[in-house]
Amino acid sequence: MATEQRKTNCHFCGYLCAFTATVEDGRITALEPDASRYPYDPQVLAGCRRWPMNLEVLDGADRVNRPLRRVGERGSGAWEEVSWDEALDDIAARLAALAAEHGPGTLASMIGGPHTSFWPLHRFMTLFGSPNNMGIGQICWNPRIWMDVLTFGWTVEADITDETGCVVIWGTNPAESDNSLFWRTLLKIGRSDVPLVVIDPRYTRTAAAADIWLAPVPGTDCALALGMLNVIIAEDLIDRAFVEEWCHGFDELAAHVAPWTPEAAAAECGVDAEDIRRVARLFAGPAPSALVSGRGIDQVGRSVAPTHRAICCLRALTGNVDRPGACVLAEGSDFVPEVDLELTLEHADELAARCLNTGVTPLQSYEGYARVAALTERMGRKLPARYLTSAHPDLVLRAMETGEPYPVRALIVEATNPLLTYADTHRVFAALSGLDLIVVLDYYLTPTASLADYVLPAAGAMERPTFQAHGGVANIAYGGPAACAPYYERKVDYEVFRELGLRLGQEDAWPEATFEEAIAATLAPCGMDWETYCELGLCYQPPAYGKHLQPGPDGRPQGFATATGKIELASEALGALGGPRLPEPGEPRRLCSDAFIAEREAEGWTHLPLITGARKQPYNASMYFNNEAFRRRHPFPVAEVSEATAAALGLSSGDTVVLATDHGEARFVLDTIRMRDGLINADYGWWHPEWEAGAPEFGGMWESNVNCLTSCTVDEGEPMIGTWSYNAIDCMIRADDRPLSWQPGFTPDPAARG
Ligand SMILES: Nc1nc2c(c(=O)[nH]1)N[C@H]1C(S)=C(S)[C@@H](COP(=O)(O)OP(=O)(O)OC[C@H]3O[C@@H](n4cnc5c(=O)[nH]c(N)nc54)[C@H](O)[C@@H]3O)O[C@H]1N2
Ligand SMILES: Nc1nc2c(c(=O)[nH]1)N[C@H]1C(S)=C(S)[C@@H](COP(=O)(O)OP(=O)(O)OC[C@H]3O[C@@H](n4cnc5c(=O)[nH]c(N)nc54)[C@H](O)[C@@H]3O)O[C@H]1N2
Ligand code: SF4
Ligand SMILES: [Mo]
Repeated sequence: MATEQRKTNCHFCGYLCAFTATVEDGRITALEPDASRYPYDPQVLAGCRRWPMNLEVLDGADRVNRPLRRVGERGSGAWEEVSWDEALDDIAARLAALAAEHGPGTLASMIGGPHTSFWPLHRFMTLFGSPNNMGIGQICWNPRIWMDVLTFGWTVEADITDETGCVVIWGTNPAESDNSLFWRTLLKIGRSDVPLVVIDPRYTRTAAAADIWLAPVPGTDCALALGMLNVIIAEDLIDRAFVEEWCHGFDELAAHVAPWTPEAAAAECGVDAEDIRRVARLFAGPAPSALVSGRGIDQVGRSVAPTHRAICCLRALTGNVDRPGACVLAEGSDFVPEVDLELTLEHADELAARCLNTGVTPLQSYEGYARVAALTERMGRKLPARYLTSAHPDLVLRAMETGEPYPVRALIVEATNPLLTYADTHRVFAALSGLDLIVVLDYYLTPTASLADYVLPAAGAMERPTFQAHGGVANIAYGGPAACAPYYERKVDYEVFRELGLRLGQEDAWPEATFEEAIAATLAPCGMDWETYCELGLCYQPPAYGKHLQPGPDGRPQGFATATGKIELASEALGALGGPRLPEPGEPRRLCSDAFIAEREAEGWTHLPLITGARKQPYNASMYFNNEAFRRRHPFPVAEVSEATAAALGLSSGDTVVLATDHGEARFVLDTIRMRDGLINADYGWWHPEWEAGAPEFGGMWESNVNCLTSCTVDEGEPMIGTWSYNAIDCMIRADDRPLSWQPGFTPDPAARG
């Protein structure tokens, strides 16, 4: 028996911790944390409940191991195993036929969180000629990227160091979502003299570590930020020298925020005016202040762009830009940036002509990308393109539903479970059910995979090399080699798209036969070879501070990569695209119509604001519900309210409740926690992997799936990007006496369920 020690990485979250695998005859038999490689931290590993799952997941009985072809009706759960050649030949032939009939835009794709490298799919889409890649572009991370780039000319990262004098954590809960190095840093800050401020309607574990907890009404963070700006200007707490030299539009901004007194802001956001003053003064204090924001303010529809813009202005007015202890502007990558791997720009005109976003979401479009990228490229930095131009799901779903402006008839789904994680499950289900061809690349037969024509078995981390590069907006990449070849007939995603591409005339575009070779080629410009990457697990250059002061080509300070060369408090680029130059909060998204509210109130329901999907360990979106130990300890999907809200509803912790909007219903177990009154937070992602993924149960996903309540309609989204709302929405709630399937001993009775 051949036994080897191989370097590899866990990919159950974005950290990609390094491990040494014992491999016997091609099978991993043991894993040891690898202290020699980035980002090793013994405490993180000791606290992580996921990594021990790796062996179980590698050979789990529920994994898809060979390509499956649908033999029965769509969703019926009847499959036959086929060879890769049979599957890819047929998929390629059908894609070619559909493109010949409807044009290449007829193929759409869906991705999810950063579970794998998505650029191979995007390269395939580019060469196929389709701009219709959907994913997290409008709702996760990208709104912040857009607004940072518009304001500062590139993205910023918080820089928490010994010099930091104040830390603000805004709409993010790293205690559950990160649970790693960053969370440990915050715990240290919480124990130190440095004030830690947490802005979150829920009293999270992060809030518990803080000195000050502000609990705004969901979706009103822009008003809160404008109130802080008002205080900073009114009390002359600005960094005057920095603002005069490096900021554009100060007078305009000052006039704009003048009406936003702390009292006026307090009336909107429900935070005490005195607290707004206190936090503004802390943030504007003499020492550097760091600020980290997250999903809580990314997924608030119309207010998303102005909230981020107002936060950018807070950083700028207080001089907390590209300064140690505050934040640092990232550098472009020395390795090949994602946009070049995708080949998007080479085909931008053709893609733009078919892009459904054109004229609808001016920033999140090829036109918006071109305008902003022209500014950043002057400083040699290339923005990722596919995320920042990703097609709006509402528009693609409409093209599936109506054939307008052209029919979208085929879909590739990679590393996402959209029936649980995209907005409006009923709509997604109906739209997918009517397609001609669905190809799903996943580890498991998920509810989404159950609708496919082909389910293709993806190789997971440890069976494939990993390369995490944050879309190339920073000069960091990390990961490592596969420990073993893929088990059974699983394939590395890269190879799937390459082989499909080769069948469709893309020979010239896929010179590297394996993902390993492709990563080596990506790293080549840094002078790092594959062996060194595997050895170190990291390719990184720390960014310099104060880069605006570095000399440009004319010897003068190069400034910022914006139209004015300064930090744009008033955004010229947004203005040029027809957007607001200054941050102005938008109305929250209403998911319950007046008629619906009236009808349900008459039946004893109550109308309340809703937020969804707050992260909780050990699950991740719709993943890890197949882990029995996790399920025993965390058996119920939960809807949280404060004690006072529960009392007002006449409910108690442990009661079953049903939530409803115009779009559908979902049922949860009520839990009372410390949080803002008059508000519900509901879990997301819940389904039963142990049930049939297909008809009639669809893994039980109709029962407690919060996305049965949500909607992504573009008209009600943020007008420049198209961001829809998972937070700052509304629903009807009441007690429910039907048994929940999450109770032990429950057996599904299809007849009794809808
Ligand atoms: N209501 C509501 N909806 C939300 C959110 C919310 O907060 N509230 N959050 C949104 C956000 S921020 C995000 S990022 C999305 C996340 O949405 P998704 O990414 O769709 O969520 P996951 O459940 O993590 O889906 C991952 C799927 O990919 C598969 N997978 C994992 N690794 C790999 C791999 O390496 N290769 C392949 N081919 N498959 C793999 C898993 O088996 C699983 O089926 O959800 C969004 N939706
Ligand atoms: N365990 C686990 N970890 C994950 C994931 C997972 O599914 N599970 N998903 C990963 C992904 S895809 C992402 S994008 C990240 C997200 O990571 P985070 O950005 O940290 O997201 P959450 O943990 O949901 O924290 C968001 C917080 O915002 C609050 N919030 C909601 N609405 C508002 C609002 O209007 N204003 C303010 N100020 N706060 C609000 C919520 O109460 C919640 O505590 O997590 C990643 N990590
Ligand atoms: S789940 Fe994340 S933190 Fe845990 S070992 Fe894997 S990569 Fe590291
Ligand atoms: Mo996300």
